[in-house]
Amino acid sequence: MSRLFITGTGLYTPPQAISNEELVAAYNDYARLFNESGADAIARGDRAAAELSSPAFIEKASGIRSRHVLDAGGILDPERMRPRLPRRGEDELSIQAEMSVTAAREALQRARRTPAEVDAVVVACSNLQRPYPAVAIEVQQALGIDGFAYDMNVACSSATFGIQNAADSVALGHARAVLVVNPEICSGHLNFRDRDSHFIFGDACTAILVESAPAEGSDAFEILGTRLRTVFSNNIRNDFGFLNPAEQPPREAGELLFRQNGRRVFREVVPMVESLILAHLDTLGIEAGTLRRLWLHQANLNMNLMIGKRVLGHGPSQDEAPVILDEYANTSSAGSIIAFHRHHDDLQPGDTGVICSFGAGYSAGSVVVRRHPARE
Ligand code: CO8
Repeated sequence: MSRLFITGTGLYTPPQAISNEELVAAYNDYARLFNESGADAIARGDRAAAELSSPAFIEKASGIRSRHVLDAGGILDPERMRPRLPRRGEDELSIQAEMSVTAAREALQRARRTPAEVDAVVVACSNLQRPYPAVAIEVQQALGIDGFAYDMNVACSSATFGIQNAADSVALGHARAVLVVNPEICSGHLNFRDRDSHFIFGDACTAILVESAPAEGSDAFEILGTRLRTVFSNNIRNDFGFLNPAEQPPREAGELLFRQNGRRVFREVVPMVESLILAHLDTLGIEAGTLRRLWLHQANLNMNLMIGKRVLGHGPSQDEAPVILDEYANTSSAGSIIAFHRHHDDLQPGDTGVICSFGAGYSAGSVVVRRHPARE
C-alpha cells in the first residue's frame, strides 16, 4: 500500500465580515418591523411575535463573535436579509469556482506543485450553486489541470469525505495528486430571519492537496488513515432541490433554507464523534493521550470542548483543539480545514493529530495525520 500525504492547504477568506452586534441590530430591526406590521394579528393571537436576538446569547451558546461573508450589505438590510450577489454570465468564472481557484493556488504553492502535476479536482461542499456542469470541472479548467473532476456533497463532512476519495484515487493509481476544494457560501442558505439560527454560519473556501510523495520543502502531513460514518437524521435539514417547483402543495420558504434542532444535534452527534475517533485511533494503534492536536469541525465551542474532553480525557486547551469559529462562525466543511490550515506550523516531525468533521446526515469523518519529517 502506497503512503499518502496532505502536502498543502489553502484558504480563501471573504474580505467582508459581520460582528454579532451588527447582525443582531439588523435582525432586531427586522423583528420590530415584523411585529409592527403584524400588530393586529399578534394581538388576536393569530401570529407569534418575533422575539429579539442578543449578542451575549450568541457568544455564550456558540462561541461565535463574527463571520466573514461574501456580501454584508444584503444580509444586514432588514428588508432583504440575504446576500446580494451579482449574477454572472456563462463566460465568467462562477463565484464558487473563483473562491476555489484562490484557495487551490495557495495549497499548490505550499505543496510546491504546479497544476501540471495534479490529475484530479474534487469540489466537496454543502451547497453547490448549480447541478451541472460540475463546478469542479470549471475549477479544473481555470487552473489548467489535465485529468478529471467532480462535485460531491456530504454537508459539513464534505472535506473529510473528499480527502478519503482523494486518498483512494491516489492509492489506486487513478491520479498522482488530487485537489479537494470546499467553497462554502453558507450565507446563501441561511435563514437570517430565524432567531434560533441566524448567527450560525459564515462563508469561506479551503483547499487540500493529497498525493503519494511530498515535493521537497512541502508542508507535508502523512495520512495514517481515514474513517467515515453516517447515520440518517432529520435534525439538520433543508429541502431545497430541483423538485420544489413540481411539488404540491409547495413548501414554505423557510423549509428551503437551513433548519435544525440544535439541542438534539448536540446530544446525538457528540457521542457519535467520540466513538468514531476513539475506534479509529484504536485500529491504528494510537493512544488518544499521545495526540498533539485535534482539528475539529467548527460548529459550536461547547460541543468541541466536550468532544475534546471525551477523546483526550481532559478539557482541551486552544493549543490542543484550536477554535476558529469566533472569527469565522460555522463554515460547514471548511471549518476543520481552516483550523488545520491556521494551526499546524508548530507541529514537530512525528506529531500526530486528527482532522474531524461532523454535521448533517448525520455524517462524520476522521483523518489521522502525522507531521512528515521532510520539511525546510
Ligand atoms: N438570541 C437570544 N436568545 C435566543 C436566541 C437568540 N438568537 N436563539 C435562541 N434563544 C433562546 C431560546 O429561545 C431559548 O430560550 P428558552 O430557554 O426561554 O426556551 C434559549 O435561548 C436556549 O435556546 P437553545 O436551546 O436553542 O440554545 P442552545 O444552548 O442549544 O444553543 C445552538 C443553540 C447554538 C444552535 C446549539 O444547540 C448548537 O450549536 N448545537 C449544535 C448544532 C450543530 O452542530 N449543528 C451542525 C449544523 S452544521 C451542518 O451540518 C452543515 C449543514 C449544511 C450547511 C448549511 C449552510 C447554511
